[in-house]
Amino acid sequence: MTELVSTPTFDAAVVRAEFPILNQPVAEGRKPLAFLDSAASSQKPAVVIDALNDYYTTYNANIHRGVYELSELATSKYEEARHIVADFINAKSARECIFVRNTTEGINLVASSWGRKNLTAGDVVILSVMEHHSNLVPWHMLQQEIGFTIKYIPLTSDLGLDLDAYQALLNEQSPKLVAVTHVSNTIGTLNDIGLVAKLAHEHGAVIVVDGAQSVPHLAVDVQALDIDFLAFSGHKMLGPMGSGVLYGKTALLDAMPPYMGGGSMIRKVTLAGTTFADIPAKFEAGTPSVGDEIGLGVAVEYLKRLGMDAIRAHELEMLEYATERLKEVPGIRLFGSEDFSTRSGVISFVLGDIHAHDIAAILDSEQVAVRAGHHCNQPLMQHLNVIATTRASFYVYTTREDIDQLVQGLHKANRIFGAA
Ligand code: C6P
Repeated sequence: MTELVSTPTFDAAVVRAEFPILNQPVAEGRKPLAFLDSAASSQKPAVVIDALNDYYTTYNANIHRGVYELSELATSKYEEARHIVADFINAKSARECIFVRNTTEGINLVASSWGRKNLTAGDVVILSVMEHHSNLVPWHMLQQEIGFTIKYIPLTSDLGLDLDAYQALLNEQSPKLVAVTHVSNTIGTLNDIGLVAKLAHEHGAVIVVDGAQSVPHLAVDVQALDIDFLAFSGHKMLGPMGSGVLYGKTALLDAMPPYMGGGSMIRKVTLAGTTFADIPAKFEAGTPSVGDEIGLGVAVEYLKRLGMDAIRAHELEMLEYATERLKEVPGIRLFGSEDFSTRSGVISFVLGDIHAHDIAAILDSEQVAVRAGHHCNQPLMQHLNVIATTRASFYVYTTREDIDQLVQGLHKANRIFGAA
């Protein structure tokens, strides 16, 4: 097991105090909320809620259109948020960051635009068995349309990507595209995405990275990792619902056709046809979620203040503690590697033959919020040979007390189902 170094400056209890939803009065007879479902969507700190409130109460206006003060202020704050996000992932230029609603939209944009332009029936695309449906279904839909072949990187017994099999696929198939998740939302595997990208490039393939579960939790540097496309969701990283980013290298984005047509993405429209704006506007048709993207910028500044390395260390500490405590629960089976250097703050488990939804309902009765089901990972469930798992996921506000409450709830589930 990897030795973990916790950061003395990181105090989750202090961080937690900055999240209004986690500080509501606790009704008599109830416990404080143990929110262990941040992989689905994170809670929001007061600074982000205040930024949304400030936008709607003081400078709400459409952007890139008005010549009046409110619109100019909204435009400059929106573009400032783009710079903040670009700096956060170390993009070469803010133009490489397209604002989208979420990871799903980012990946669909790449599939629809880059995919339709570049893939033909004889081509091969490589995905992996641990992909979220958001990084499977857009490619399946395009495959139905174009007829290319999809190959899947299998998993090792430790639930990592089988890199030998990946290397063999690259050698044998000469794929045009590799699309892989950085971190699994269900088993928490942290993939060596720098290596995956390097190998893809050595074989002339473009790499798309699903960053939904990595960008919120660890420092991601698109230049150091040499990623071609990276999609992530603002709502999983303390930002508002409806905010998100697709990063793409300038040369790739410049060569791609627009994804949607409409206002804001044009250079000139005549009755004879349309020419398109440069990036990023080319991919931002219509009125964007102005306040939400501004809120995302504020969330990123907040994460930077906490420090991404400190956040990662804290989550690994929670993972280590949770792993130890969960092992005390009779009948539990945990999924995921015990080499925590290859893990993120996500832990999935099954408990005897109790259905995951029953476990989640019992945990809810103890004010513990977890996710239960297939987690939009049906192929991974098939690989694990389970119908569903229960999943606890950690973030900046997770404390040991949350995990203790989870463990107590699981003992209760065992008692109710007569398992222990
Ligand atoms: N996973 C979970 O509970 P959206 O919905 O577009 O913001 O994110 C989609 C997505 C893509 N990739 C990964 C790895 C993800 O984890 C998610 C969202 C949530 O695990 C909801 S299913």
